[in-house]
Amino acid sequence: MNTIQRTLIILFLTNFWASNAQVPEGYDLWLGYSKIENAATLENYRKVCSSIYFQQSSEISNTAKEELKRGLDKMLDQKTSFTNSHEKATSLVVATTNKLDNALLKILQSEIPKVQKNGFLIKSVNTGKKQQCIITAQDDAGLLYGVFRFLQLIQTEKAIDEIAILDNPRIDLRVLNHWDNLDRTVERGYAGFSLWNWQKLPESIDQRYIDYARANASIGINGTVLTNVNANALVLTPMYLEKVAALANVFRKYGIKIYLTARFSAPIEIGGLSTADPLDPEVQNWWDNKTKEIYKMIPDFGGFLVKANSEGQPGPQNYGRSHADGANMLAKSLQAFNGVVMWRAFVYSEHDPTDRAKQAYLEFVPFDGKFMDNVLIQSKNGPIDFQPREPFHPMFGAMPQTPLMMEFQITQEYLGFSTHLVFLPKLFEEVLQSDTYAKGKGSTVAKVIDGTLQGQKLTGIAGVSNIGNDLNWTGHPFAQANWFGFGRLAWNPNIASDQIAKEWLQLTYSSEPEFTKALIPMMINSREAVVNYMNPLGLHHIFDTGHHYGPGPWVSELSRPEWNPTYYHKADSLGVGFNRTRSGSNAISQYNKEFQTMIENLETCPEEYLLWFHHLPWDYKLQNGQTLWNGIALRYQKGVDQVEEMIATWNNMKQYVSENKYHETKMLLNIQLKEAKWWRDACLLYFQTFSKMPLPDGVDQPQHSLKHYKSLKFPFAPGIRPQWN
Ligand code: BDP
Repeated sequence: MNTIQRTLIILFLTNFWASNAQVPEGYDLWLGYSKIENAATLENYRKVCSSIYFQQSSEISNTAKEELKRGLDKMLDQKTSFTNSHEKATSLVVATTNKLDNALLKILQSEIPKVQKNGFLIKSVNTGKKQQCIITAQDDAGLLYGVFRFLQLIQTEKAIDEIAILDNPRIDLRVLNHWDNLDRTVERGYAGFSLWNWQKLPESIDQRYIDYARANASIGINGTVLTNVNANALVLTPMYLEKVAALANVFRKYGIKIYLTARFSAPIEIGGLSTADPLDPEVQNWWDNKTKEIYKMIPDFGGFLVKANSEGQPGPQNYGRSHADGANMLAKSLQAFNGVVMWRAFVYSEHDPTDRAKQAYLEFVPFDGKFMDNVLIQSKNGPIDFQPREPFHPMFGAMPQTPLMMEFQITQEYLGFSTHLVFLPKLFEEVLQSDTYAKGKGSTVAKVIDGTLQGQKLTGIAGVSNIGNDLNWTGHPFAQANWFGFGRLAWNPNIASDQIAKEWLQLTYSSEPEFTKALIPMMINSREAVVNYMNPLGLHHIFDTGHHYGPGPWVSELSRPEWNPTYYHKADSLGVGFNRTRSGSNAISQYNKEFQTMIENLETCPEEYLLWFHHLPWDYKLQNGQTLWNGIALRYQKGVDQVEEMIATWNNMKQYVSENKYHETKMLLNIQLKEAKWWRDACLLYFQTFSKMPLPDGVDQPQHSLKHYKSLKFPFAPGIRPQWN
């Protein structure tokens, strides 16, 4: 079957079930709304929802009402009806605070002032006449989020008789970044093709757009960047803007704004100008007009995401200008419309011999305070590139006058594609809770990005989407948890990852305590497992080149030095690791003193960052007395063992999930095990050529020779653009 035939079949299937009531398993994500089985609980919920007053005032509140009805109909197995009078003694009232009657306002007077933008209050109150449950918010989006939370409480069978939940999002812009190309391929996408069917838009609205928006709204996501950061200027032409506007019309009802990636050279490519110099008035004028044109078609357009002067993308430096010049030019165009610029800090240059881990900081920190108010600087979580483990990016502790936006990668480019079960909220939590010491102890990354540390007004977080047109959206059924978890952390970056795992498992699979008790630890440990079998002890970027599928620590001949894994591990006969201390690249100097001191001192440097910051001899003694070589080998083995444990856990879960779901995950876990062994064997054989030491007891002998592993080629690995090959 060729690619075109395959595409046609996928597209056919996608449309086929959209017109059928019965959706494929996994399609409904965490919104399955299965019927409440416990009779007493069901009875109680039916009572609370027996008479609902829903005050509607906008498209978004219409959506909230529809969602409430849809969820309750299914879970309570009855037709939900609404009363149209507020006065009547209703059991459930859903209304924005300005529409609540005086009696309720009085009862809720201490809570209502605490409800903020997009936040909500769900509270059971006694009005004197009867017990009522109230869902209220300052704005309609808050109402929608409150409704979704209410439905989640019911789905997870929480007691709601005395409920009192006041929840405000901590971050304003909670955004997915799609790396989707106009030809529907997805850069680093492992779940099929792009959802956006550009050829059929604007006339044809796929049910998937609506279901995508529902899923996002249900976890509080309020923005989406439709296109790849390696941008194509064509999306800014009228033909495409019309299609974008059609999507915006769908998403608006769910409180979701659209953003586009702006190719910096667009004024030349589609505007006919001879330059894209940000200080040239003609260029500014071109962007001003383009922005006006966009807002005319999409009045609530969110703004631009820009990758500039990075990996070959054009940018202000092409004209001798700075990132601030480039970002501010676009910010000026967007200002009048309340649009924002999300300017990426993922930059490094092949012409700069400085340690790549230092380059973004050096390019951006001098411009702290020089960006306009509607610019956010979007930085990846670590200083290199979405590795299984990285220390936090030092910029988070060094730009007090700039809104810093976090960029996490939900798609598993470096974490096993969509065949490995890796629960990313554990990784995200580690980063968010890292201490930057920017204002002394407790200055966590979470506080930097939610604005509480430095008093930022504009706050944002982005997740590179793992969504495609696979029937279950994300390829691996458990990868849905990463989308869900990103949304939950975008709402509140301090939610514990095990809490997120529990919520997701209960909503998606089952609330059986035996099931969640076994699977929460499995999900939580899956993150450390992947670190162990891919990049233990601070090793990083030793992936095979281009597609990043599988190990390639031997790759050393690429033209750009910092694209070679050997640049990162620096293995030689003396030892392994990147010396980023004062005697090396001194990247540690970019961190605040406390972190620096902890890292520099080998006795206090956490072992998970050891080889990220230090080059150490193969016989260096780890804290447990093992040599470094043995420690590396045993960790690779441990990663494999952890996958075996995941399989053993899953084997016991058969009774809790459907036959199909059980088998799907089981097959994927077997691929994960095979690939974990591949990583272990290939990396250990390679590093052994330097250490010249035998594998310690407890480490399995490699299945093949190093030559074999080096010979493996994957020209059709998914998620890759030809130019990366
Ligand atoms: C790298 C990816 C590449 C992206 C780039 C980015 O391999 O496909 O374009 O990041 O974030 O990790 O711009």
